[in-house]
Amino acid sequence: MLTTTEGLFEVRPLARESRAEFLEDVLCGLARAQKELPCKWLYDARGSALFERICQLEEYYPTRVELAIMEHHAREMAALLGPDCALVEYGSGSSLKTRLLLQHLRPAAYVPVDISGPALTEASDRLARAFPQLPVLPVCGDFTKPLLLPLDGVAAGRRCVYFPGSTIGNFHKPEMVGFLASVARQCGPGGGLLLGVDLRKERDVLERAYDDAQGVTASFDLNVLVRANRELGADFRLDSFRHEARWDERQGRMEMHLVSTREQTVHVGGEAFRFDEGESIWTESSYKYDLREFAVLAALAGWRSESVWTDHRAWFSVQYLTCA
Ligand code: SAH
Ligand code: AVI
Repeated sequence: MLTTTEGLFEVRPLARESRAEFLEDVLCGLARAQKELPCKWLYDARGSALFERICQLEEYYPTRVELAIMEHHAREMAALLGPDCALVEYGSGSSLKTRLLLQHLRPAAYVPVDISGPALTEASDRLARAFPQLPVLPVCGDFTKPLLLPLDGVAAGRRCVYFPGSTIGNFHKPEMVGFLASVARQCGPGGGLLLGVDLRKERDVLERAYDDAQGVTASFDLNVLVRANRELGADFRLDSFRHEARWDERQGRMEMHLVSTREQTVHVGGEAFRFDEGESIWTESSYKYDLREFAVLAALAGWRSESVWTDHRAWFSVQYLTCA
């Protein structure tokens, strides 16, 4: 952990490796029959700021509903996690929901993990100021890869993972089971997992949530092209792509696509990629679960469902699981 004059933390940026990986993902993703980009590249400083604006939108129910569940049940959740745990949060973003937990929980350390360096630094600074007794140990990294967590010298009880926001829904199902299994190995027997999981609901509620009237989600989606132009010297014309949100009933997932509005060729890293009019780049999937299906998948990964809290419409769930 480094101390700077401007803030409490300086999170080492992923910089060079990250640019090479971004380039590789863009080159491979655009070469596919269905062009696609991993959704993690949506989050740079601007992407994180746009995501925070999405969270304030009337149409985007997940944040509002999850926060309400946390407000009602944070005390009970904290009791289940137990004092002195080492609390690791994946995709911590603004750490806003974490504050509700920390009002009732005194962990031995809090490790927020996020790929978006600026958002992570700002949130860690704010949290450390609000909870001065709490060791805050931020890690800027990709949670889909093996990460070294700074917990070696920390005298903690068991390890618990907090993964709110239904970011778990951004994994395809086999990858989700693989990810949960790796979290189980990291926590070990007796470890705890507090997870936000979005649930299936009517199509029009979902489509509005992922295609808001103000176009904030569209800007968030298009940000990956802004980023490719700036960081990789690509020549995407932003006015030649439009955001589209699609619900796939059979798969139970919302998809974000950037649709080419005309026939065009885009250049990146010395390669040319042709787009037909109407052809899309698939930029994100957001799976919506039914509670039984989710419990079965979590069990495959070694997690036993202990408690599930939902709102009165059963739109969203927060779940506490233990490592079997
Ligand atoms: N937990 C917050 C933010 C959710 S948005 C909430 O509930 O509101 C998803 C967060 O995960 C973003 O902050 C994004 O930067 C981060 N993220 C997305 N993919 C990631 C990855 N592969 N590794 C680490 N962080 C990632
Ligand atoms: C972070 N993740 C769970 C959000 C979601 O709902 O899938 C990201 C997002 N995409 C569009 N709006 C918000």
